Amino acid sequence: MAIERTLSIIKPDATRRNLTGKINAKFEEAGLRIVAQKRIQLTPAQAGTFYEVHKERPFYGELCDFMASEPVVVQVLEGEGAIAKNREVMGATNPADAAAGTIRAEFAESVGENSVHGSDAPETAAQEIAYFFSGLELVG
Ligand code: YYY
Ligand code: MG
Repeated sequence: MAIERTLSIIKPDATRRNLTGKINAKFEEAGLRIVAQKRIQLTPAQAGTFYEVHKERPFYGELCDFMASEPVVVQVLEGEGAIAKNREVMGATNPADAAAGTIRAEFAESVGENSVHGSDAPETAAQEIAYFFSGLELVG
């Protein structure tokens, strides 16, 4: 398994509850390195572009409003098989289905407010990293 990079977002429900450090500890304990990180406030339009793949889904409007409701922490995680490893540490989309010990099992409030985003494949990881970070900001 190669060294990969993936895009992670700590979502507004988690930043609001001051959980950034606890979530970062989960990534680091799993061997993922945080090679870039910044706290930003998205506009609904910026959230909409990021989640464009879901634009026909019934939850799209609510998702965009939620992502723009308070600051988020966007970050790039690096490590062996980082894309799949991050998805494992995150747990299932619906926290009710998330395995014990995962971020969503421990911290997520609902399927909509589920604390973290993680890229799902190499192509989306590359696109999503480029959406938020320039090459100069990635310090491996
Ligand atoms: O990649 P992941 O975040 O686990 O789930 P996606 O299926 O890509 O959905 C993106 C995002 O949309 C999810 O994290 C919450 C929201 N969402 C929702 O509000 N209701 C659903 N039934 C499915 C997803
Ligand atoms: Mg997804």
